[in-house]
Amino acid sequence: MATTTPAGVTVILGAQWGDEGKGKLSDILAAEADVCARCAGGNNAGHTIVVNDPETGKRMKYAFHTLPSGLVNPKCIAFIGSGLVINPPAMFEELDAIEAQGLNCDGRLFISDRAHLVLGFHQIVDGLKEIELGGKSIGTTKRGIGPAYSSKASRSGLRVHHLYDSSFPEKFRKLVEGRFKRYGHFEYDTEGEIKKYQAIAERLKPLIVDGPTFLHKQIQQNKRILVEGANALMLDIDYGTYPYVTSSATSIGGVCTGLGIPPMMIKTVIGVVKAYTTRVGGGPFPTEQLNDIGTHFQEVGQEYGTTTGRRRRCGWLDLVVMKYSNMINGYTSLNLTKLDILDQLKEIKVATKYLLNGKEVEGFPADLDQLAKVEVVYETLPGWDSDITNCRTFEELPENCQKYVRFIENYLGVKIQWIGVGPARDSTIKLF
Ligand code: 2SA
Ligand code: GDP
Ligand code: MG
Repeated sequence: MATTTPAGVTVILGAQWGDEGKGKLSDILAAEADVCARCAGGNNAGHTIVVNDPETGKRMKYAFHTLPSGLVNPKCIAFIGSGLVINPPAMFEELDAIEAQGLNCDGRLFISDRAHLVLGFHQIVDGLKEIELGGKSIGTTKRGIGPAYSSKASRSGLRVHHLYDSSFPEKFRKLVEGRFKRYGHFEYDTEGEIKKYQAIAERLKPLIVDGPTFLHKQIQQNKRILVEGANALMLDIDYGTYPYVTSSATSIGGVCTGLGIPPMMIKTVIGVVKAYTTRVGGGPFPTEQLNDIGTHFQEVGQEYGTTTGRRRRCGWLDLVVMKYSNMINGYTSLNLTKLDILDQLKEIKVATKYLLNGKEVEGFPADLDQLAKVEVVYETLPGWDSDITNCRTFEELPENCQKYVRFIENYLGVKIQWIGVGPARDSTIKLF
C-alpha cells in the first residue's frame, strides 16, 4: 500500500483518550520511514500491531509499550527520545519478547542519554498514591510513570546517563529515603535494586546516544522520521482532563520537547480517532454509555487494556473533544479507526455540542465540576447494518457509512486519509 511519509518529521498522535489504533498506523507508515521515534510517556502505553503474513498466511500480533512500533519494519531504526521515562528491565523484557517472535532488533535501537529512568520505587509509589486517593484515584497503569515524571520535574530524577556516574548509588538512596519520609517505610531492597540497575546499565550502554544530536543528524541526512505518539490529547498533562491525565505532554508540543527538534521540521500531523470513544481509568467521559451500547463497543471492539488488561470504558464519538483536540494539535489529516465496530448498529449518535446553562460551550471546559454539568447534544445518523471488513476502497463502503465519514470530516474541516476496517495492517482503506 502506498503511504505518505515525506522527508522530515511525520507525527502520529492520539486524538481522544488513547487506544485509537496509533500502533497500527505507525506500523503502516513505518514501511516508508527510516526512523520511528517515541517522544513521551513510558511503558504505560500499549500499541498493538497485527500482521497477516502474505506468504505464510500466519497472523502475528505484537504488543509494544516502550519500544517504537516501527521495529516491525526490519529497515526502520527505532529511537527513544529524551521526553520518555524508561524502565530498563521492563524495556529489555519487551525487546526479548518481540525478538522471540522473530523481529531482529540488533543495531536498530537507540536511546537518548537524556531520557529519565523509572526506578522500582516509582512503581511502588504509583500504587501508594492511588491508594491514598481512594475513591478519586486516577486509575493509573501503576507503571511508575507519574512518580518518575515527578522526580524529573522536581529536579531530583535520574537520567539514562546517570547510570554511568559514580554518584548513581548515592542519588538513588537519597530518592528512596525521600519516598520513605513521604509514604512511611515500605518494603524495598534499595541495595539490591541499585545492583540490578548497574548490571542492566551494561546491556543498555551500546544503545545510548546523545539524543538531540542523533536525531538532527538523521534529519540533516534527509531521513524520514516517523513519530509515534503515546497516550492521547485528552490525557495530556496540560490540555487533558486534569488531574485524570498521564504525566507527560502527549500533545504536539511534547514532540518538540521530547525529541529536541524545532517545530518547522514537522511536516505532517496525523490524528488517530476511533469511530467511537474509549477511556481507561478514572475521570470524566461525557459521551460514556453505561448501557447496551457501551457493552456492544466493549465486546465487539474487544476493548481491553493492552498493558494492564483492564476493561475500557466506552461511548459515542465526541466531536467536541475532536474539535478541541484538532485546535491544539492541528491535524493535517485523520485516521478513522475501528469503523467496522459500528457495523451492526441501526443508528449512530455523535456528540456535536455541549450546553452549559443552556448556552453552547466554546472549546472544552477546564473545570471538571463544569464538565460534569454539561448537557451533551447528539446528532443521530443512520447505521449501515452490514459488514465492511472486506471493503478496501471508499466507494465499496455502504452509503450510510460514507455519510458517517463525511459528517466527521465536514464537522472538523479535516480530511480523513485512512479508515480502519479491522485490526490487521491490510484492513485499511486509504482515501488519498
Ligand atoms: P499513567 O499510568 O500514570 O500514565 O495513568 C494515568 C492515566 O492515563 C491513562 N493511560 C492510558 N489510557 C489508555 N491506554 C493506555 N495504555 C494501555 C493500553 C492501558 C492499559 O494501551 O491499553 O493497558 O490499561 C494508557 N496509559 C495510561 C490511565 O488509564 C490513567 O487514566
Ligand atoms: P494504540 O494505543 O492507539 O496503539 O491502540 P491499542 O493497540 O491500545 O488499541 C487498539 C486496538 O484496536 C488494538 O487491539 C488494534 O489491533 C485494534 N485495531 C486498530 N485498528 C482497528 C480497526 O480499524 N478495526 C478493528 N476491529 N480493530 C482495530
Ligand atoms: Mg494503547
